[in-house]
Amino acid sequence: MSEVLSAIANMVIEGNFTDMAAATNQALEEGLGAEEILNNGLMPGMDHVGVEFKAGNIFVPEVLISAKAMQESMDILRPLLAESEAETAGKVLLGTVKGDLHDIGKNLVGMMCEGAGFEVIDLGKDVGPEAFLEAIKEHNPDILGMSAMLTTTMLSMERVINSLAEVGVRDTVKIMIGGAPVTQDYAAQIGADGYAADAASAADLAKELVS
Ligand code: B1M
Repeated sequence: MSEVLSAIANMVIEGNFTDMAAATNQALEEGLGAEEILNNGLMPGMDHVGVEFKAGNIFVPEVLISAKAMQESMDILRPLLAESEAETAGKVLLGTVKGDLHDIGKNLVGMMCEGAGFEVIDLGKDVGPEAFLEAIKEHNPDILGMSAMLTTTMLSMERVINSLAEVGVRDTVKIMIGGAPVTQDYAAQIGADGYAADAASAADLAKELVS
């Protein structure tokens, strides 16, 4: 790996967001492509963060800072990746369900999926079935990811799945769900394709679902 790519990977791991834009620009000036910087700098860095997070060696604040470092670089790379139509691991459509304003966990899931090479379309929070449906029709994602943090709002996940089935698009997309009150049993009960307990597992699950 080139020196600047390992520096970028380490900046993600260390959460060094202040030097990230300069390192990214340096990599581009050295002739590295945006896709190469993503695949061989940011992704190995985020991969490491995911492993450490799952192992309980680092916690949410560290992951958030790593995600911020990655975002500094992605802000520069995103338009270049779009221009070059670089191949992504797939497209993830993400949102916190209707009535629910908790978005910190959902944002982390988005960052980890982006770090794993997915294009992430984030619909934000308080997203109703109609908005999910519209976005599926517009973006044709590989995966729909729904997050809920309240025992009351998690019920809305089933409503979304039913409304996708009603209009015949349920089988066009894999569905993964998560959030503190959500469980594997609940995912099975409502017909989701998978459940992940944390953001790093969500990125792993997303890879599994598209493979
Ligand atoms: Co709220 N809140 N909150 N809150 N809040 C909880 C969730 C609660 C457990 C607190 C408590 O009572 N102990 C409780 C829910 C009880 C329940 O239903 N069982 C609660 C409540 C009751 C409420 C209000 C109703 C309070 C009130 O107004 N009376 C209200 C509801 C508002 C609404 O949504 N309509 C409310 C409001 C808020 C704030 C707005 C103040 C704020 C949210 C700010 C924001 O998100 N922008 C807030 C917060 C911060 C919390 C706590 C303290 C922290 C949540 C969080 O961000 N955790 C929370 C208590 C707690 O968890 N200790 C609490 C950190 C985050 C990284 O973890 O979201 O679990 P988490 O995400 C994880 C995993 O769950 C998973 O990966 C993430 C990263 O590892 N994951 C997925 C999440 N989504 C996933 C999707 C996937 C896969 C994995 O696939 C797609």
